[in-house]
Amino acid sequence: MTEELRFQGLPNTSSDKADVLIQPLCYEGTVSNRPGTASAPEAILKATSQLEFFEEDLAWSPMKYLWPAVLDPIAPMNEEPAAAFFNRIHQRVSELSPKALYIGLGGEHSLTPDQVRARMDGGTIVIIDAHADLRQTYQGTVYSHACPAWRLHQSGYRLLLVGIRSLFEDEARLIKDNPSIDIWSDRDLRHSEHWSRLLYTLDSLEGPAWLSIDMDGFDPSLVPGVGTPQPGGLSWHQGLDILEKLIGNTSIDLRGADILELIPEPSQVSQTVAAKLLQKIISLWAHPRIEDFEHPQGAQMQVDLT
Ligand SMILES: [Mn+2]
Repeated sequence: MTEELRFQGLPNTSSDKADVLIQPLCYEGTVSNRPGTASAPEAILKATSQLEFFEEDLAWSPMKYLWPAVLDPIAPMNEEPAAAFFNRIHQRVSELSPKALYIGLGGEHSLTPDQVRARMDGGTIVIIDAHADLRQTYQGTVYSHACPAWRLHQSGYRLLLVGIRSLFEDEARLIKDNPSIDIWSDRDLRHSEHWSRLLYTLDSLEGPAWLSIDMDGFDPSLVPGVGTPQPGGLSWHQGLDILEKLIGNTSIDLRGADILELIPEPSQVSQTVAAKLLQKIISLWAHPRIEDFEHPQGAQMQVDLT
């Protein structure tokens, strides 16, 4: 048994008492290029220990008020078929408190649909990604990292694909023919009118929503640690603007988020970007709820900061 994983080095509480549930998902079953994403959850959580508790944009320390629970990692068992493994994820995530903020740390992108289905029956999925991931099957399986958006589309969710810059011809056709798939290409987002329209769209969403971040949606000069890099991509500040508009939108009910497809690398820059995204998601989600917390009694209050 390896040592317990922690968020920002803070003590964990039990899953039924936690405000924030972090689920490590150590899976890279269908990697088609560079391996390593199964070790990302541990690397991202380790990188969180280098972050300040103070979140500079909203100017507060979320963990003074919140308790995290980093849940036991889920990994495939020996020779477990993909369908059985994904069913197990669905089952585990279904059992978690609907009130807490849920964030899955992958692992490859194929992990998204079963987490989503476990926490929302319908609604909008905002996916940051270089790729459309709308293949109906890839290398013989629908459980491929190239298929999650297709599986979500099939289950009736509305998709907002952001940062896309690599498409298969059939995917482009599918997007064109389906008004429930909304694409914001990386190139278009260079133009201010498209960018403003994306932010307006995120700000206008209502109802259940999920944020799925494939780390290759970002510029590979910011996040070199990905399996299938593509030139172009979102900047750090564009990423923050998207997070602020979506999670800051109090008309949505953020049912969960996931951060996927990271491959830890020696400079630690990639995992630090993912770690800070995790912190920003938590801060943005919790800040409007601060009135629910009468006193600062969170995990950070247990730590001697001197
Ligand atoms: Mn991708």
